[in-house]
Amino acid sequence: MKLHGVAAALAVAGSCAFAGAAERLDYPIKNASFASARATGGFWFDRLETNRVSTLATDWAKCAETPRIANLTNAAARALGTFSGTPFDDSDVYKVMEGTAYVLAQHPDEELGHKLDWLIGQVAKAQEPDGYLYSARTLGFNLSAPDRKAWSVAMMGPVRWSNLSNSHELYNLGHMIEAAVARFEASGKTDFLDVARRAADLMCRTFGNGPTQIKETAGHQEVELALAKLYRATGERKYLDLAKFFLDMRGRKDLRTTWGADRQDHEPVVEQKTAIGHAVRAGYMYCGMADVAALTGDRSYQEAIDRIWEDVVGGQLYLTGGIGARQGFNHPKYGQMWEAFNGAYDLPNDSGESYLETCAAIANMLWNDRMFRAKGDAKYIDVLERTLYNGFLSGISLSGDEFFYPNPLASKGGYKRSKWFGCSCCPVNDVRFIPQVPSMAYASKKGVVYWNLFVEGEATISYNDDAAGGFVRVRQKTDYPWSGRAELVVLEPGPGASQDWSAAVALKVRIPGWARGRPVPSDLYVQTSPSSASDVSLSVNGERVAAKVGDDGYVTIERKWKVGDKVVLDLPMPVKRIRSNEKVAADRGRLAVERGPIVYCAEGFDNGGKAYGAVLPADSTFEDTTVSIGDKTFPALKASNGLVLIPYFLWGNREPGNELQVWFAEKPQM
Ligand code: FUB
Ligand code: ZN
Repeated sequence: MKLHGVAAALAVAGSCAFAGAAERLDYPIKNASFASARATGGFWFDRLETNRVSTLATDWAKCAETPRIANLTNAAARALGTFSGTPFDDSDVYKVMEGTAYVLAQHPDEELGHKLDWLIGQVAKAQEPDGYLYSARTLGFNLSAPDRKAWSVAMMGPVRWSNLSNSHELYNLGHMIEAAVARFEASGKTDFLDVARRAADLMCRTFGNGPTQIKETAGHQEVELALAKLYRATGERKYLDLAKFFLDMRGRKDLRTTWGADRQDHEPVVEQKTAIGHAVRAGYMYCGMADVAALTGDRSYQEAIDRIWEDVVGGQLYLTGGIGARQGFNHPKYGQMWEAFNGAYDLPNDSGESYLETCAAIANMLWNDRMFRAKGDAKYIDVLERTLYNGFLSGISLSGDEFFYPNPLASKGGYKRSKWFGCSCCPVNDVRFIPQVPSMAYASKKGVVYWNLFVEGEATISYNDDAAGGFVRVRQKTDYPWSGRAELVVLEPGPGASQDWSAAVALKVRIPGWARGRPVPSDLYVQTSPSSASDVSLSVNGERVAAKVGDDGYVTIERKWKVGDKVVLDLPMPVKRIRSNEKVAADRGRLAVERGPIVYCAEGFDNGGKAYGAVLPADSTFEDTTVSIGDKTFPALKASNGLVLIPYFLWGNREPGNELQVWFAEKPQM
């Protein structure tokens, strides 16, 4: 196999792809590369720096201490009997490795680079000669030892690939493959990719329709989207075929004993109509389906996820963008569910009653990013952005070293972020997601550039087929999410272009749903006094452009662009009250408060210890104020009844465990 796409090309394209990639099917739209897109100031620069300096260091330290990394180094040394923890702990290390690869691409660091090189070497040695990689089994994890908790034991069966409904063998490999592809894309190095290929080759030999192959699927989806990435990185079609095989095995009662709706295994995936079961599994599966649809052109996959997406935004999406309402419950038709969706309009808010795992928020964003790349509609970015600034960011403390697993919208007190968890999937997911944010700010297809997120920084965007060249470098300045003004300047053409460069490119400027009276792309939440796109202003080089929003949610500016051209977007950001659909019992008779993309909340700290049950009459007015958290100052609101509101994602940073409220009763509750 011939690999191409090396470091020089990465600087602009950022994604290594196999020879001939241009002719293959894929998403029609691609994001800017993570290697070229940087946050250079403002909100996201701070968050990326906190991620790099604090979250990444915390995750590495915790993976060493717990001892997740030692499981892999012990497996490398074949030190039998030394496994400690839960078999899926390897996946946490892989997620940190993926995050490290992104961070290194944006911020070279020799010491961190050596650490990653060393750990890749250990993982390579931990891999068994035929490609198998699951440190618990290699170390002879004793399933019958009395100190093994039942749930931990269940994460693997007595022999390879058994008890697959719970085993995380395929899930771990999925995260390993994602890390390996990130390493390859970030550096052009194939060391980790070789490990991923050996593991994937073993999976290809083991699973499939052949007479001696296992006709099963993964208990925890993730490997499907990872195999799609591996296909893109290597050009090996068999990896894509295996991703599709795993998806097509789901719900096939005629071929296997299925595991039910908690595992999205109750029906063939193309027949599923609603989001059901474990929310992280579901979200990763929808990503895998989107990838397979894009890479094969199979419309039945896209049609299925279109239906499921409508179901989620129509009734299963929290105002914060969170998904997966309940921790554990008995579904009347499908039985026991965990960390799961519970059907339309069941959206409890209280801590203890609601769930909203941070990983589910991440899966929701990854899915919406793919839906956007498939269709080019801004409504998917609206959902992504809502999740990003609210239900996802709440999962990480401002200091970057404490984490929420569930992200409730109300608390009577006592709910706090933690330094780490026994099952620590969320902190390590944060660390790999945040460095990808600048690359999601822009996307492109031939002749079109999408300006999706308002992130201060720079990026190189391809507006042509990569093979044909055609790149442009842009700089963005903005105070978003605190103000709705953003400027985009054309800095220079990509490498090789002449000084008098100009190019006819359509720039699509996203006008967020919250600025057009449509906070979500459904009737689940409405603004009590809707904003209007007619208040949005847009100019190019000081000349006003008609901000006519197309059906796709963008204003399209078509012109011949030149170096120095400046586009200025101004989105008015008044405070808005939000009402939920009457069918949501938990929010009935209540209103929430938003400004721009930010959901506000009250917490006890600013309100004499009381926030749960706080009342905010419908005719409340709001004054601007600020709150200080550590050495930082943030915008806040003071309502006419004296209630102080802060951005939801900031709650719990000053007084952990105080009261919280997002949906406010309009009148005191009896
Ligand atoms: O099973 C691995 C991870 O642990 C899941 O994605 C999370 O929901 C948590 O259960
Ligand atoms: Zn998690």
